[in-house]
Amino acid sequence: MKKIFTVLLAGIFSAAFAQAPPDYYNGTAGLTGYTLKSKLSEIISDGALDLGYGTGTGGLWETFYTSDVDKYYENNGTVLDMYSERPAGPDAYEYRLGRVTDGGNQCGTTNSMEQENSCYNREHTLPKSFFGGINARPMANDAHFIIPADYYVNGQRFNYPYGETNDPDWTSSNGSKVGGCSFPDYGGTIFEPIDEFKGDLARMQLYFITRYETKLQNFSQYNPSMNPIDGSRERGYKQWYINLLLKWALQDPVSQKEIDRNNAIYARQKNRNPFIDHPEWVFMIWNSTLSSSEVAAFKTRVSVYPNPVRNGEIHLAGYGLEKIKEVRIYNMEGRLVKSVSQDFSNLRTVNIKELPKGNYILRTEEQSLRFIIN
Ligand SMILES: [Ca+2]
Ligand SMILES: [Ca+2]
Repeated sequence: MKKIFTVLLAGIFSAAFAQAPPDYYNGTAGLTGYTLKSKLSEIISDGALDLGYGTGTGGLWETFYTSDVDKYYENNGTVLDMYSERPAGPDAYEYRLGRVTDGGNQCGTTNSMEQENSCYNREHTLPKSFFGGINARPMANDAHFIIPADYYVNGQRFNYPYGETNDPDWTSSNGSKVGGCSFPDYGGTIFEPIDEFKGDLARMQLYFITRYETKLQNFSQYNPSMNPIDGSRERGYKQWYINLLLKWALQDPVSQKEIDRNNAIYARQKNRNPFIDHPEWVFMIWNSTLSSSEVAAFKTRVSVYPNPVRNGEIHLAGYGLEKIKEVRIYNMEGRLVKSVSQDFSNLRTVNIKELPKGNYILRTEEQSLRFIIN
């Protein structure tokens, strides 16, 4: 009996460490717009630790062991590198965590820049040249917007802002692109990640201008031709970049991967990305660019991943999961092949191992989503 109690207690404590305490966002009720943003800035800055950049071990290198592991696609414990991960699989290459001397593929002091698949390094998703470089702390060490990424793709990304391009000059093994921007109101060169990760990266960018809102005026002096930071404390980025990030946050809702990443970083760094916990806040703060119907759609929008399906399971992600009572899966002849009723806000996985290869439609009360088993 005592043993069972101890195990239960340990479970409760580990859950408490991993997730937001219930009072974490105290004081935000009723706030909207930039007032909400400033309150969030206070909350996520209070008690946030600077764990350092890491020199071979420690810092970000250590954080990646829990924050960026592939438990979703290959599901094999390798590095989840958003610049090389292929959601439909298989990846062109994979990295093991850790230093070469520990059997891993972490970049060291001498690295080849010739091609992909040499090593993974630390990618500031908002380039560090936009906020003063590697010595600008704690920004340069903040895991909420720094990810493990292939060294060569990271080099191709250079200091370009994110964007969209119709005419890529270069494409990585997973389809990430560098090219002239085709998104409205910016004419420079941009880096476009794959669709699967656009929301993830958008929420990281929005975290940055919330966490560091009191410093933004200073940051806008750096690399001004490419820098999307506009120097305002409130909006944070130039309007075209806000428009892009809101579009991406809408089209790629929060996934389990992002929730797990937020919890893993919180366990070490002691602060959270509020836009993963409360994706609706993105639109309550920067609401100027979406129509009311887009905002309404956003509040109930879910997606399924991975697609094509891997390992006989499909996962639901996104907003309004608590409203879904049942999902029904139809084959392309329109025949119902499976229906599942469960609490989708807690249990987001549907086992479909028995279904043959083919195209399917998953229906919720509000949406129809197409997926493939191959
Ligand atoms: Ca992978
Ligand atoms: Ca995503």
